Amino acid sequence: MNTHVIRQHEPAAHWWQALPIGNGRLGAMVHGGVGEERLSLNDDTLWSGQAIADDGNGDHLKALPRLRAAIANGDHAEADLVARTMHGAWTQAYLPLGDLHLSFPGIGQPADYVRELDLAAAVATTSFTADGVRHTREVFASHPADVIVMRLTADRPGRITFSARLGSALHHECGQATHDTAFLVGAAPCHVEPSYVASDNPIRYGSPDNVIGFRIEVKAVAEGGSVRVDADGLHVERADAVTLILCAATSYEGHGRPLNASRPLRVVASRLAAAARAIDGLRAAHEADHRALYKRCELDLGAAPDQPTADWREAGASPPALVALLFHYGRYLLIASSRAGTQPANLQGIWNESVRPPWSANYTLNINLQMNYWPAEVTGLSECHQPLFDFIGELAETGRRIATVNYGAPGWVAHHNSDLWRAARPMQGEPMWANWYFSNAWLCAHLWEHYCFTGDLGFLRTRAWPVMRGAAEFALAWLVDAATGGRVPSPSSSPEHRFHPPSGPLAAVCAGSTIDLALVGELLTHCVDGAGLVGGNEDAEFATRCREALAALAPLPVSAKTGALQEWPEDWEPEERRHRHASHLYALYPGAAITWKTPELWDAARRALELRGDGGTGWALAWKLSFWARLGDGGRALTILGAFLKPYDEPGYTVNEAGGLYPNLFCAHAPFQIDGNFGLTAGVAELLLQSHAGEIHLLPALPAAWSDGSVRGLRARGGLEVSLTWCAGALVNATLMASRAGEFVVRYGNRRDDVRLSAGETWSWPVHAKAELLPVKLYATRPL
Ligand code: FUC
Repeated sequence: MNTHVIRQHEPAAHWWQALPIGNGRLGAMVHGGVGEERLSLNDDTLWSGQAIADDGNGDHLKALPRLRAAIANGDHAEADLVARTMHGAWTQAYLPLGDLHLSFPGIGQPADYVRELDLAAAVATTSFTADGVRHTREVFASHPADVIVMRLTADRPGRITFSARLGSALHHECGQATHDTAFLVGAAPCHVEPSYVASDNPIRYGSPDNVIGFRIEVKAVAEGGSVRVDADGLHVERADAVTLILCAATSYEGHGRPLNASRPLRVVASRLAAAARAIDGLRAAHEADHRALYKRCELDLGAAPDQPTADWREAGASPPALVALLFHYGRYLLIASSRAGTQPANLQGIWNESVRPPWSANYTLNINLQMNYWPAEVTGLSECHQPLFDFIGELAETGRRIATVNYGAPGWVAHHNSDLWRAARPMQGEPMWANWYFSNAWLCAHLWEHYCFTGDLGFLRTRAWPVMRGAAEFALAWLVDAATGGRVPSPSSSPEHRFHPPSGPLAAVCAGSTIDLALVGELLTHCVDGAGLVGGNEDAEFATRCREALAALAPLPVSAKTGALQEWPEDWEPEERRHRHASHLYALYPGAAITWKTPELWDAARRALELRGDGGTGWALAWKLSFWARLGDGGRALTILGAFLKPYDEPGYTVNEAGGLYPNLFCAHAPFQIDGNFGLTAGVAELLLQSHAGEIHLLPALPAAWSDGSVRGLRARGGLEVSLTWCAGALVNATLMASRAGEFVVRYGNRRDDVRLSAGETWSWPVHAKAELLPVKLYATRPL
């Protein structure tokens, strides 16, 4: 099995069988049809709704003292009632752009059909033989040219005849742009209700002036034969080969800027013209651009020899090969859905065919958006992390207004959902998801991690620090004295989960949920460290405030009854013991406050994870994979992986507990949610390399079943590039290359090596092994 190729032997009958391509902004799902081909198209800026400033809601400020008082009095029923009065409008939805339909009249029955996605080249290819002619159709989404290209060839001249038509599920019109180019223009709805809200009128259109407009153009460049355009689209007859170039754009120009109705035509026309001029070099430029990122990291788990006819379902006998394929796929998907200057990857990356997608395909901030970026730094895709940083900076702007108006608090706040418009308000619905106030802290961890991996002080000073400080100012203002001792954030909740209070109904809102304590503690710690790096007297004073608050913070609570880390400050019975969110384990992963250096919490975290069980789907499983990796238990991680890898055989757009993988290897939550794909890549990396506890830990949780293998190009905090080879479960070679100077403690098993490297220097084990036991040092977070 080739672990860089997804291969199928029949066309996609459904969207979730099609193969995804993307350039960060434009995406397509390639169905691989023979007589009828379909490319489902997306543009990452096409959302419902309007760019109306969210001025916040002053009534929430009036309710806040009542909410805090109810919590302090232990009146959870009252607290939830008050919390329900502190909600705002839903987020808007990420929308499908349209479809490119190709019809090949009279084409015969195909033989030797194969369609595949080459992850290394980022090209989807369909090929088959019909009427004695071998047809090949290659599709790619070029980042440098910002277009989607389809190249149709045949092994006999004059045998390519088809019509191409654009369509869209949104309001639209089609027409002829030039002698060889067709267009479609459309407008987004002004409002789309979330899929889980019952509504007679869920998709609403308004004045086209206030909503996002879009344009798609497709141009045919034929070699031999003829091309004409009419109201039905493009018509190509008897060509030897054809290149279709497709571009799309919307009127969205960026956060806080007015929509620009003239933008789609201008952008599309200029990019199509430029691509047509460079037509011969499009493929090479695309591949070079993609490979520069993709080739940085590669995993080999001792896969079976290449079997060109096998698709991934036949990999049952060789799960390690499937794990390697999925590891590579997660990296591929991040490159395809998140490039500098684009929107961050949403719940479906950039791929969505539904006008009312599950959970609005929005940015869900209580695990999902963050998980999308877990593989970014550790697998060498730091640049692909950039859209998240832009998003956080913009969210902090809207969030500052909400903090001031809704809560009278300094800094900025965000809740559990957001969208293109950077909504920071609490949504409608249940307090268990809406009344959660610390996505700001979780998002800020990504800024700090980027600094730890890259050592980019300029980034820390100018982009990260103001946003981190704003989130910390909000956190400091949110702390109250807890009944159980110490200072805790209030109001607080544990995302999407409720508890049984000693009396009364199930409740969600409390003071000092464990995740909030962990997030606030982590953010304040990073601010103390960050202030020392960015300098400034005022920052030093702020760091003192953070330090004092940290010293007063309540400890993470451990149950006297079970020995497990509690989810809430008191040992309340959870609503669901096996709930999919394991938020109370944040400090184990992606946080790092719980490690083997904190043995009591370490044991308590393990106990809590045992109580949660090994079940779940999609992102919940991927999270458990990383938890077990952090606990050093590769065997348990493999059990989790087993559940993740099963085919999802009864796909449908309903939530169930089936989980698994769609035929195109998209992760089934279900339905499709891309976070699981990204979380898997991150979790596999975490089994092989960890760098969070002041050490570079090689093979910290290698599953016994992966006895032989190698990984090249993982990244560690402190700026190391790490490659490892192991045989019979034991490390045989490690190479660490320093991108910047630093002192490192390298650990493998129970041996440690103290390593001092200058920028660009490489250290190899066992060649330079010094079998000494040395005290633990911090990884280098600043240049020597
Ligand atoms: C949270 C999760 C759901 C789903 C949704 C997008 O609400 O609890 O399982 O992932 O986000």
